[in-house]
Amino acid sequence: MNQVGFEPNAAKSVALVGNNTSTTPYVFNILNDSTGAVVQTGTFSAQANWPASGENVRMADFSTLTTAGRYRVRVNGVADSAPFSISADANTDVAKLALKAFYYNRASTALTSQYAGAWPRLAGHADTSVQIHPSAVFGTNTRAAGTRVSSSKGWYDAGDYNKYIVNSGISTYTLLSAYEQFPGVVAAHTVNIPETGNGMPDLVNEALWNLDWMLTMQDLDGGVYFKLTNLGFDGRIMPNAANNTRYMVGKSTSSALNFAAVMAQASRVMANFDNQRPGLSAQMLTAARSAYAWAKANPNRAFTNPSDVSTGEYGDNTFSDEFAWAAAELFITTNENTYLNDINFNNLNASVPYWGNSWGLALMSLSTHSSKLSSSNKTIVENKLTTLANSLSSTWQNSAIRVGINASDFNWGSNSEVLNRGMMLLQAYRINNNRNYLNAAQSSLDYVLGRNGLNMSFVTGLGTRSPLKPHHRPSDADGVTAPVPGWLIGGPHGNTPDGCAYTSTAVAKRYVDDWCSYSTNEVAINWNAPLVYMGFALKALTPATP
Ligand SMILES: [Ca+2]
Ligand SMILES: [Ca+2]
Repeated sequence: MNQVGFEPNAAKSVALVGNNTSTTPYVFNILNDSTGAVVQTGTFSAQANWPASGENVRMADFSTLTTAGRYRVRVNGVADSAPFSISADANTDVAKLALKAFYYNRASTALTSQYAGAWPRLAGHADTSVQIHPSAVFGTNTRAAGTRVSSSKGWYDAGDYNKYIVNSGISTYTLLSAYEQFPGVVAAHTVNIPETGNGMPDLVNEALWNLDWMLTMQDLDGGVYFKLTNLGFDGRIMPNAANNTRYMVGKSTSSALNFAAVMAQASRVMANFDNQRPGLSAQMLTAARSAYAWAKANPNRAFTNPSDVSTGEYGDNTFSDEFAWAAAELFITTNENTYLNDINFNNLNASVPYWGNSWGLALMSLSTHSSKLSSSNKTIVENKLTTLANSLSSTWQNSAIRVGINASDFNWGSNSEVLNRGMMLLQAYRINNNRNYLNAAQSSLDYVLGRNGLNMSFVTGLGTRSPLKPHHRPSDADGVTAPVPGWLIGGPHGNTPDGCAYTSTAVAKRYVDDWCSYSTNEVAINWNAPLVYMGFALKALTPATP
């Protein structure tokens, strides 16, 4: 059961897990959580096998219950479900908590209790004197090894304290896309950060914390450093205690193109806020253009860790997707044919995005701004997104527990795969209002909030049962019992090289709530970003009437 709640007119369902072949209908009652009064009764479906958990599952739908309130589900013979709400705030409450998590991962600033509540901490990583690593010296008109540059702000990537262009780029893009697509809903919600009330939506304020950092990652020749990291990972310490030397490492085609795409998108967003940040929109577009030009001149430069660096590699040898994405964003922002002509519309690959695959991001932006396209290109984009959504909703419909991934899709960060699939389903829903796409997307949120093989919410601080010991250095080292809230953990999967004790071999249950489990219990900005997106998007897209 989704342990948080639903918009009044959302599709609502509950799963009953357990092996029992009885053909007697399984009855469910929905109770008012405080009075215990039964408000709705119904029956579960016949059971079906869910290969990912090896269990049988029955499903029940109670979408017709639309009255705001707090409820739980009762089935004779099993414990009541976690309580949940039907509320117009259900999804935006999730989005706000997940957005606030980015604030908690800000580098270069102290978090005060005024904003950080129970999780204040000292500032870490001023990053005002970062050394150019020899691996980042490439090309002419480039900084020399050992040069010091200032590169403050940005978000810590995950459970560690390093900063990576491609992963923070897709995270920033996903956040800004929520604003581009649903500006009214996003602007209506604040999250109590130092910038709140400055005339910009808090989502944009939070994105700017990373965009300001990203701008400092550009070399003099337009190329973009791949990452700003230590040579190795830190121990289990707070940010202010992590004082290892910081380096600009590497310069790749992927970091240049990711930077170009995100800066082009951010430039058009910030054009709305030139009063608050004068000149920033123009500066971002200039930076995007030069990064793109650098990538065209250096089209096949992959990044691999130099021998003395062991922080995250984010390896990617395929750049056709990043080229399409950057060209799309630059075209949308500038209307210039030079960028439009670089997009081969027929070759756009309709796929679910992650940091190494940005095809879906190109399609998403082109669809959002389809008024700028010829009718034939618009048709191509919309057909590709619809074809993808048909495949994704078919996977969802064929799943015994109505989750949008199969057993073979439980890879590292499986929770983010579920949510990114939901995000792509919503791109198609925005095109043709096929309710199946919306319901499948709702199920992706239901999954990470509790309707899953572990009967737990995968977001810290949300729901009745949620992760308590995420692989997140501040949560581990801060001396506060409750973990920093709003973080989506990676989720269960089969390949767990961390050596922790796992009790299940079923992929949907292979998870342990322990620091040890960096493979299932780490957090990451690129996993949280689609959670923010889904919360705001489902608020905006769920119909106001049944
Ligand atoms: Ca790629
Ligand atoms: Ca703690």
